[in-house]
Amino acid sequence: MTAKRALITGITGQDGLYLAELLLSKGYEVWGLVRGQNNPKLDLLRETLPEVKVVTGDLLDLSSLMKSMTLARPDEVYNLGAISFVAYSWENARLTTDVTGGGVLNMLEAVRLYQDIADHEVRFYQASSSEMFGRVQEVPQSETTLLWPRSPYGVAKVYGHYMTINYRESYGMHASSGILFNHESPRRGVEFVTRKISMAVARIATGKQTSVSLGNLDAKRDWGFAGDYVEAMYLMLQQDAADDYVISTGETHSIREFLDIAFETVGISDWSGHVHVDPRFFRPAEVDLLIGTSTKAQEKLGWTPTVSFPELVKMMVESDLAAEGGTGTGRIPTPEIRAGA
Ligand code: NDP
Ligand code: GDR
Repeated sequence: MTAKRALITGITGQDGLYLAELLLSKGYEVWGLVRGQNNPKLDLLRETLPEVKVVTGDLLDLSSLMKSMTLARPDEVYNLGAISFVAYSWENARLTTDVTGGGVLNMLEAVRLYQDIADHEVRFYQASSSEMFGRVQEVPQSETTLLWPRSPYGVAKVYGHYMTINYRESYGMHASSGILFNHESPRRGVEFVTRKISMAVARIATGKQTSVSLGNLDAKRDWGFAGDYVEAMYLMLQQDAADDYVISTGETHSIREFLDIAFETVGISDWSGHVHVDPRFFRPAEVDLLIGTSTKAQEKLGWTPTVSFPELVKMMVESDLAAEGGTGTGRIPTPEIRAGA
């Protein structure tokens, strides 16, 4: 039997790397769409996963997506590419709309046109987000909860989400949407709060800095481990019928709780002197209370999260501690995870 082929957009991001690793371990030929003429993250991808075949392109450029489809000839497309930093989306709302929203339409069109020309079914995964729930209408949030996004990023994701459903319903495409709640790892971008904290804690523990400035410490999130969540993406595309699934842990924790465990990991029990609240990091609007129920994914996909909240925080701090030359205790991240951090 010939190997299955997958094309991943956003392969240089946190999820792209984990997903590529997973698909390679299952014998897939993996192609990754990479943008820009000298993308610095390409070196990390080549170093970590040299087997991945790279094609240059941009979600804003439909012709580059058509070219990518023709070269990769994929059985499965995972559309993870996006401007994904919510805070940035207020600063550049138009660009976020075009990439995070319009990019989904471009990718769906490329898949649809390629399917017609090649006469070959392509399964499509869209990276939707719990940020679409925004002003929360019910707790916990499920696949049927009313969407009320509270950021330009959230609005763009709602557009991509409904466009994916529309392509499924209009053209019979195998197009699924994963409504994923926050998921983190040692590979998380440094602009996101969890990695900002884990890096700062590691640097404080090794004497390289004394404090970190954060925004709203009372914000809460349903945080899981990225390695678990890419498994759910893969499972969605293995189903006979395409559908939408919430992927979450069902627990919510505040930034303060994250700080408690992160500082505890390096033996600091009172972190108040190390954390400053800076209004610069507050957002024009916040989502209310994010807790997801992934009952449908558990029942239909057989998916469950395997990493608890305390394990996740410790994993991230210990990885950053190792990178800063300190020593960690407890769970040690795998060499692969460290390489990607
Ligand atoms: P990252 O921010 O780590 O990665 C985003 C990826 O998108 C990068 O590879 C980036 O490439 C790429 N990208 C940005 N702009 C373009 C463009 N114009 N054309 C092509 N590619 C582009 O995100 P994550 O890995 O954390 O998330 C993956 C997806 O899942 C995103 O769509 C995100 O919105 C969504 N999501 C994430 C969640 C999370 O908690 N992590 C939760 C729910 C949804 P480059 O290297 O060039 O910058
Ligand atoms: P989020 O993640 O917006 O949920 O989007 P982020 O880590 O940026 O923020 C989480 C919460 O932490 C609060 N916060 C801070 N956030 C940042 N980045 N920096 C700070 O200093 C800080 N202080 C407090 C924020 O106000 C917020 O409430 C992530 C992204 O991966 C999206 O792409 C994805 O769709 C959603 O998760 C689900």
